Amino acid sequence: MKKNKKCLGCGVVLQNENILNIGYTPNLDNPYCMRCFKVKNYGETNQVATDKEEYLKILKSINKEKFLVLYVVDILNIRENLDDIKKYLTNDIILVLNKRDILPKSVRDEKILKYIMELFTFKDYIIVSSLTNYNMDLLYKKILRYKKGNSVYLVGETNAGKSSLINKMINNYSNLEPTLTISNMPETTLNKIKIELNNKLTLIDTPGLIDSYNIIHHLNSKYYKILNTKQEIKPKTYQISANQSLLIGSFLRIDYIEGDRNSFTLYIPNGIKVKKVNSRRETLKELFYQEYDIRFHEDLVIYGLGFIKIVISGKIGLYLDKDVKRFIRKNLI
Ligand SMILES: Nc1nc2c(ncn2[C@@H]2O[C@H](COP(=O)(O)OP(=O)(O)OP(=O)(O)O)[C@@H](O)[C@H]2O)c(=O)[nH]1
Ligand SMILES: [Mg+2]
Repeated sequence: MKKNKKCLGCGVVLQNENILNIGYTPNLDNPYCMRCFKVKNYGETNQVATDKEEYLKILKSINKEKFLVLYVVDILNIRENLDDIKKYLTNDIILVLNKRDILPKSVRDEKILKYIMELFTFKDYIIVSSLTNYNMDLLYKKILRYKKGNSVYLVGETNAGKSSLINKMINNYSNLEPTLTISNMPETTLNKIKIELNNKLTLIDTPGLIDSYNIIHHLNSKYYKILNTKQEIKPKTYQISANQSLLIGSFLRIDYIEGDRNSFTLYIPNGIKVKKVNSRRETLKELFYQEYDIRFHEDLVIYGLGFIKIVISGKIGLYLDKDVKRFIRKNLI
């Protein structure tokens, strides 16, 4: 048996011995494991569980090597504390806010960048879309400007779009075929994968961090596609009075308990249904409940889903799985 040949799609070591274990392929001459083959050819999602220890080990090795890092973040799901990554990495880091295409065109990049730069400190910042190729040339230039040696690592949460970005750069700046596996299920990439783009640059893909507080880990797999939307979000605005509620999908309820007539604008994937009802309705009240005071011009962020822009102050009650992260921030948009 050929030892340690790796799958070109996810980086797992290929094996032809146990169909139930990761890395299985019936024939070791195949370039991809069976899971990647199925994702690529049939769009099947076959999730495997990876552990956080593995991820931390990878970060440690990146920290030792000192190469430039691209921290890839889904622009709809910006964490409360992006600086946390610096607990693990002392490398120079460019913050790459990916998936620009899903935010409305009317939103100005400068506004988001200014907001982010006031809160977090990185070597540089950029907003891109690997889907539409937006700002990829500028990203490439920044990488060449800041790189230390030829290698550059891409890190970030699962589904942020690291492998998609690398595939796009392969298309744009090399003669290679884009081979990395991309999917809307969490935990697609399973190992470091080196892609030598050209004689100036080698990009290294990594498995994504699993943040168990992201809502995607608490919903049925039918939501994978909906949450990893490819459509520009059409913000939904509701004029809300006290004692009115919003039912969002079958997993979130927001009661407007106290305050003057208010405006809630939802920036969440278009595929999620929203309904305004009277708070007397009992629907979804079995979920974990918590109240929050909202001040003037704040967002309620439901991590992994998106955010709700609220205009004036008021008290809200939230029904949502208690393990889904939620936080309040000043309006992003
Ligand atoms: N709308 C939009 N979707 C994107 C973009 N980039 C990636 N995606 C989607 O996001 C999902 C995850 O993409 P991947 O490239 O597999 O993400 P990853 O960060 O490599 O994920 P892991 O390997 O699990 O860590 C897929 O459904 C992609 O199609 C983008 O620029 N815009
Ligand atoms: Mg990946």
